[in-house]
Formats: sequence, structure tokens, C-alpha cells
Amino acid sequence: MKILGCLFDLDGVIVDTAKHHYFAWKSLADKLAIPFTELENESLKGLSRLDSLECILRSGNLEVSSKTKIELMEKKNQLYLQIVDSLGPDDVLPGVKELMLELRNKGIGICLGSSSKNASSILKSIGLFDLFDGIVDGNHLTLSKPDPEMFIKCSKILGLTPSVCMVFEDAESGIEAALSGGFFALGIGAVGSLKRAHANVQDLDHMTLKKLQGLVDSHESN
Ligand code: B16
Ligand code: MG
Repeated sequence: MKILGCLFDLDGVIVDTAKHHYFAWKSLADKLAIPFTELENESLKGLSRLDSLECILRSGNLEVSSKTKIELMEKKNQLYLQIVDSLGPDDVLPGVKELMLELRNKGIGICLGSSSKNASSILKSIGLFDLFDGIVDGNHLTLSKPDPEMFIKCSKILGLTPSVCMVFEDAESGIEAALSGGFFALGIGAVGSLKRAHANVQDLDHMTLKKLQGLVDSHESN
């Protein structure tokens, strides 16, 4: 497969906001007296805000009304926004901007596929918004990862089939979404973690289109 499109997750791939989501959920869980660890947070990565809240409430055997869920989500988001408000261009993870510029120069389509409803404002704060050919985020979706809807929408925006697109993901839910949509799934994180991904790299520092194509080629020759 020759890579023609690259679909980027935001939190944990472009910017290290996963830790801020954890901090905000943890502070909410503490107020609700629900134990919540960093390990439990791993399984929430990539899930929508509502799906994440419902997982936390379930783990604490807590049932609340829809109105209360909305209030709790607002509280969590206010705290999250207070933290990410200070993000700027220096917070882009190493190698991401350089890779995106190379991809653009070489005519590769670039789309964002993030569950976050805050994605556009974060991209503007870190100065990457204009490098995307398309943006699909939590405001445009009915189904969240691991459903492939988000990445399918991205590939349609780029006018490409999933079979020529690579998905960059740090979450198991995102890898599953990429696999079930027929995309090449590149896991970003500790090598050996996202085991279901087609290939796995620690981060995108010094990543190039040639290296990405090499990962696809070596997967296909195995
Ligand atoms: P928000 P991604 C996801 O973003 C995060 O991984 C997940 O932890 C978060 O709950 C979700 O966005 C919703 O975010 O509350 O900002 O709408 O990894 O898909 O870029
Ligand atoms: Mg992510």
C-alpha cells in the first residue's frame, strides 16, 4: 500500500493532553469518592466525554440522572480548559509539525480524527490548525471510537479509500477503530503497548514519510 492520506488523533499524538484529561477526571472522581487510577484512565483514552464519564460512574456503582451527567461533564471540561488554556506552539510533541509539513509538501492528505470537542481550539492554540485538509472531532460524531465512523469521515473528506490511509493513534479504542475501518493502524506509545496495531513507534520525533512507508512495507512483507 502506498500512503496517500494520514489521519491524526489529537490527544496523546499531537499534544500531550492525555495527562490533563486524567487530572481533570481524577479530580471529579475524587469529589464523587470513586477510586480512579492512571491505569483505569488508559482505557478511557479516545472515548468521548460522555462515554468516559459513564465508565467512571459505572466503576463506582453510581447512578445519576442525565441532567447530573451534563453538570459533571461541564465541571470536568471547565477544569480541563483551565489547564489547556496555556498551551502554545511549544507544546506540539517532537517531530509532529515537521512531519506534517513534509506530508503537505509531498501532497499527502492530512485530516484530524479526534474524539475531543475541544480539538479545533487546541489546534489553533498550538498553531497547527491550518495544516489540516480536514478536521473531524467530537462535535461531528454520533458514534465514538472504537467505532470507525470518525476515520471513515476523514478519508471521505480527503477523497481517499481507507486502504491508502494511515491512522496515528495512542489509544486502544482508536487502534480498534482504525482496524475495523480498514486503515493501516500506527500505534504511538511505548513500543510493545498497542499490540493490535499494524506497527508501533514510541513517538513521531524524526519521523518521515519514507520511514512511515517503510513500516507499511515491512508489515506487508511479514
Ligand atoms: P473532550 P483523542 C479524546 O481525544 C481523548 O483521548 C479522551 O480522553 C477524551 O475524553 C475525548 O477526546 C473527549 O475529549 O472532553 O475534550 O471532548 O485522543 O480522540 O484526540
Ligand atoms: Mg488520543
